Amino acid sequence: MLVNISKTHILISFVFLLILSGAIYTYLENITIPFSFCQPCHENSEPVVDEVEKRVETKHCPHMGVGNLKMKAGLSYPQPSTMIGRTDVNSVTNWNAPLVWEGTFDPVVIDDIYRRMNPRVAVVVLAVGKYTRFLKGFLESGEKYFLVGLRVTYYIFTDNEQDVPNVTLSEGRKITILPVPSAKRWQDVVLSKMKWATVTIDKQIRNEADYLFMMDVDSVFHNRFGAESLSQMSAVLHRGYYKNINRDGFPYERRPESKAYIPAGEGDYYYTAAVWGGYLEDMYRLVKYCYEQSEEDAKNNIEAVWQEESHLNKYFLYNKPAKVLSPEYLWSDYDAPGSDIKLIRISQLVKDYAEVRPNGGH
Ligand code: UD2
Repeated sequence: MLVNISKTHILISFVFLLILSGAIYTYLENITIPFSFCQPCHENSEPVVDEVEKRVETKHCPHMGVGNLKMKAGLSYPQPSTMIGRTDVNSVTNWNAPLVWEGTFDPVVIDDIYRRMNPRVAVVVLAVGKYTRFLKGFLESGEKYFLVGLRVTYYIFTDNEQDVPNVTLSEGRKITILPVPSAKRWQDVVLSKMKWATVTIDKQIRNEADYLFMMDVDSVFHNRFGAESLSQMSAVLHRGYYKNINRDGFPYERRPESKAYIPAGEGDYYYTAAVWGGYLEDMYRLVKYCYEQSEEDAKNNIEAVWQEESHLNKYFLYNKPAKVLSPEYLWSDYDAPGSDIKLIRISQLVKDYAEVRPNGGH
């Protein structure tokens, strides 16, 4: 009798434990992850390349990777097709990364996936000298279109704190102002962006963000710039060169004396430095790389032809971005878009270079 009671107890306990673990599993599967825990994933990864032979080896972050693209059951959206899609443009690179255009993703699906992930996104912008005048348009339009529904902190580096406008931000979004010194040359401002970003990621941003975007302030958002732009490393095709069929026509740094040197006959695309983003730690390495490479150049009395943009292009040639964003992700009011640009998500403003820059000129 005693033996029988024990067996029954064991059986009941086993069934109970089975149900309990099932319930815990289901709960964990469905909760929204409030923070990403990506930093530890990168702790032991290699520092950025400074030699072209080396490659960046970043460990895959399990919280934001493909395995974590969870979508809620019952979401309503048109069935995706394997046969119908954009045919007027290429939507995949030759290293098999997505090349993102309007019509290559469904915002309903993307938003559900990323809002559940709930990442914290840092945006670094410089507004030095007269460039504070662009902050209002940038921030107000950003609140309408940039990663709506996600947590965003705009880190504004400025030498003129009192000129930072008071803009109403949505829930979960904020502005952090960081003082930087004024500069005499615009070239020094654009290069110092890399220095201030490196220092501030180390001191502060690392604890506050999962993704980081570097952006130029003299631009206005016009349409959705959503979570489809997020990846480990996303680079934007420069609107001026994306139709080039001869890579030797890209304005890469061609002087071997510069650290940004790319030899003739090499190159994939020409990327803009006005918008780029990715996982915080990957961005940290790249920002630091641009900073250190330009410092090396300075020691050798050379400045890359397009400053940080030249170093960025060298890096992306040998360390391919995980996503390439079409020029929809940075157009310019200087140019009329062709029929391949179905919508402009953000556009650089026309400006009087001579008037707005401390040392004038282009
Ligand atoms: C191009 C690139 C830019 C950068 C620059 C460097 C595009 C669309 N833009 O922009 O990313 O590579 O060339 O050669 O490809 N800034 C200030 N104060 C200044 C000067 C600059 O705050 O006095 C900041 C500001 O955030 C501005 C950014 O630096 O948006 C870039 O400077 P720019 O807009 O004068 O450079 P631009 O238009 O030639």
